[in-house]
Amino acid sequence: MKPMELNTNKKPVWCPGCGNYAIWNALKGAIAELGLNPWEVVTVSGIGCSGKMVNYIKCYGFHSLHGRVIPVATGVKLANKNLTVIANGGDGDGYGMGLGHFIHAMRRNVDITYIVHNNRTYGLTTGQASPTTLKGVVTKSTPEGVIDEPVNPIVYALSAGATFIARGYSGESELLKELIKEGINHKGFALIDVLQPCVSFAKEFSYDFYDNRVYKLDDNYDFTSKENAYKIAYEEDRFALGIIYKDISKPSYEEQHSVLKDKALVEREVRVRDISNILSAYK
Ligand SMILES: Cc1ncc(C[n+]2csc(CCOP(=O)(O)OP(=O)(O)O)c2C)c(N)n1
Ligand code: SF4
Repeated sequence: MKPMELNTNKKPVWCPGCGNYAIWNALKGAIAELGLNPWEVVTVSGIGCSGKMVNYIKCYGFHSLHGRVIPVATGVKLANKNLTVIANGGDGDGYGMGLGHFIHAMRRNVDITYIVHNNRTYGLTTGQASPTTLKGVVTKSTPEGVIDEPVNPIVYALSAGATFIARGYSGESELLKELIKEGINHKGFALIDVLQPCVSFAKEFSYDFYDNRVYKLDDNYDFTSKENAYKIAYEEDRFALGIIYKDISKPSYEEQHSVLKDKALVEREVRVRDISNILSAYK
């Protein structure tokens, strides 16, 4: 299958130059190169410009609620662990409203790939500050500049026990495709935080801003070391791209769960039980 065959009949309505196009291309490329069948892949999204992704990929898709990408993606995976589940969300969606879900998904290590379109703004609602907007930045919702400390997703992921953490960039689509492939192949929760310029409403975080600050982790980088990963996560004014941390020793949630480990839930026999006795007690 060629990546183009994963296009739907919907044309993306993202602004020209939006970093979401590169994520779209990288994701289609990853699915195609891994030889996955579209009917075995489910993309799940929340609300936001990032959320539109499910409409443009010809796989199963679920456009869920703002901040609720992970619970829905988890539900899909637990119902049918044979599916490849790819969640897409914005930084507002995942690191704001959905932050609790994000942390708990990493504790559990459910086998889903989570791509965060991190544009450091609320894109769809035209440029309010998000949890990753850096301090001091003037936005529509922070006319005097952001005074909150930004969320550091890599640090949060490390401390929550994530087993795969990568950072990609819309200006490096080939690398991003490889990271998505690695994330899908990882047996457990895979976070891919993507530096995604919003060219309309987050002009501070432009391609120029990132081009001057990103660098690729080299082949000698040891991503099994948490110490290395924390050092990278705390770097200021430069952003490492690549796999920052990976641990293949931990089993996934499904592998440990007594009901799920043998068979997918959808493959199990449905037992019909008469609960009229119980219900009658509440009459
Ligand atoms: C519960 C709820 N609160 C607020 C909104 C309004 N809303 C829709 S999109 C959005 C911002 C999305 O920002 P982000 O998740 O960063 O995604 P982006 O649009 O930047 O890709 C907001 C606040 C909503 N749809 N639902
Ligand atoms: S508003 Fe920003 S994130 Fe949304 S489509 Fe336009 S450039 Fe992309």
